[in-house]
Amino acid sequence: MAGDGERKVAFITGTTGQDGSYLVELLLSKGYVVHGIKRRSSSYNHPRLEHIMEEGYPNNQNFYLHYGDLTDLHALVAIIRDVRPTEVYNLAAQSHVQVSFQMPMYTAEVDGVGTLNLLEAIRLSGQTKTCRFYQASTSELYGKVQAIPQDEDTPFYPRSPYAVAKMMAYWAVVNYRESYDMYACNGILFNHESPRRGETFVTRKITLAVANIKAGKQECLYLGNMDAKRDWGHARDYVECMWRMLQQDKPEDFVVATGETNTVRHFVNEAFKVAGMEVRFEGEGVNEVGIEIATGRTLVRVHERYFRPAEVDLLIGSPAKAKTRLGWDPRTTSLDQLIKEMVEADIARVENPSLRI
Ligand code: NDP
Ligand code: GDR
Repeated sequence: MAGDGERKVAFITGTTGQDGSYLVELLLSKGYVVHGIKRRSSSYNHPRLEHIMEEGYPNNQNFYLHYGDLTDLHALVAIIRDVRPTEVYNLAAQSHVQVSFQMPMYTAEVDGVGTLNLLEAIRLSGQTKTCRFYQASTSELYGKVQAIPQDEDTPFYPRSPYAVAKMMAYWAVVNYRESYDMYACNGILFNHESPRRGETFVTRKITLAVANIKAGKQECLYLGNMDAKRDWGHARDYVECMWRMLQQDKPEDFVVATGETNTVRHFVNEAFKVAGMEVRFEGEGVNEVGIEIATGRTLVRVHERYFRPAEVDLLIGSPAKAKTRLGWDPRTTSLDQLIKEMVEADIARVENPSLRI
């Protein structure tokens, strides 16, 4: 481990998720000792970290995985006391908005109270002055949007149990900053995607379906609201911004977005194009279908199962503050490049299921 004078020790929750895996890569490359948590599971649950743990991955002797859970305060206290992190990144969450309508209590327990557990673990172990804290806040806080584009001053209007729980976490972070003079920041992140995105989020669901349809392993892609508009960036760019937020003189909250918005339908269209298939859309609402122009096959259908009780129709963030204050570039990867990268990765995985990406 690094010596006490120049200690750069990070503790990441949500290590096994999309962002966790990119952040571990970034921090190891910057010379950090990195501690993460994984949850106990009856089956193998950290495929996104496997390449990092392989022999020969640069600096992976500085990477440690502990068992832990945001709902287990005692385990968090034990890890924080032992590890004495200089930076904590709270990425763990029940992160699926639609699932949160079916599991509101659990979502509140993990995403709301769980964040408080982690802040308390830092406080109870006497580390509020030595440890910087990053919270994975979300554009879902804007919900029924009150301004376009959304920035750090736009009022919140959460529209799901997920967003309500994340709202608690957001204010807990502000409260610990103000009450204990702690260096604690909210990154209000808009949607960010990658080939490591979970398969039930809309972008990855689309790119995986495109790859399966191309390989003849799936006939049709079923979706919900294709009119929803999202501001999609690349996860690799977004973890860079998380790190930058913790390197400032003063803790502040930042919107992390690209400033562009597109419909789900646009994403579908572009993803099929990458795989050499052109689709045209016909009909409206649950009767809308996407038809392959060359063959007349129906490749996309709408199913009410994928609609939410309350929807966030439009998100577009202003990255102005993050650009000027953090010198951050939201678009090292364009949306077209992101879609291409995701579709190509899924085509490769469909051909070779043991491939690690
Ligand atoms: P993922 O769903 O890919 O990863 C979530 C992580 O949280 C996984 O490692 C998961 O573990 C872990 N986790 C879930 N429940 C618990 C728990 N009770 N205790 C400990 N760990 C738990 O999310 P992303 O990487 O996409 O997102 C990271 C964070 O950023 C999340 O908090 C999300 O809400 C937030 N966010 C994400 C955005 C995005 O577009 N990706 C945008 C804005 C905010 P396991 O692998 O065991 O399930
Ligand atoms: P979101 O992401 O809810 O924005 O939350 P998701 O990809 O799930 O949905 C985006 C939009 O697509 C519409 N949609 C569908 N969504 C899914 N999952 N499946 C479908 O079949 C489908 N059809 C249409 C949705 O209605 C929605 O409007 C993500 C998560 O990463 C959160 O953790 C994070 O906080 C926010 O982004 C910012």
